[in-house]
Amino acid sequence: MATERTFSILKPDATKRNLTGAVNAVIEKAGLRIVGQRRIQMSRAQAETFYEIHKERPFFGELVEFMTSGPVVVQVLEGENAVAKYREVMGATNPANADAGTIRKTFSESVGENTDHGSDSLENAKAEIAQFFQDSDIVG
Ligand code: 3AN
Repeated sequence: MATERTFSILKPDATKRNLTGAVNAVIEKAGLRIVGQRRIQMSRAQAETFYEIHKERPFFGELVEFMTSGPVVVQVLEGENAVAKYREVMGATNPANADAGTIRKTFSESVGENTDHGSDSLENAKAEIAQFFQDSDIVG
């Protein structure tokens, strides 16, 4: 297995409920290292670009509204098999279907407000990291 980097967002429902530390504890306990981290207010343009793949989905407007409704924490996570590992740690998109012990099962209240984002492929991880981080802001 190779050391990889993946992109993570702790979403507004996490920042609003003061859960960023609790979520980070789960991430670190799973063996993923937080090598880049910044708290930002996402602009509408940034959210629309980020979720462009979902543009035609019925929940797109709601998703952009939510992601810009409060601060988020953007992160770069590093570790063995980091992309798949973080997807496992997050759990299913709908928290009702997520396994026990996952971030979404533990913290999320709905499929729309599901606490965190994690890249679904290495290729997307690279593109998503590049949207929010400069190389010099990632310290491994
Ligand atoms: P994941 O975040 O697990 O990769 P995606 O890529 O299918 O899931 O969806 C991206 C985001 O869109 C989700 N994290 C969630 O916030 C939102 N979303 C997905 N499905 C729904 C839905 N049925 N209703 C509302 N929001 C949704």
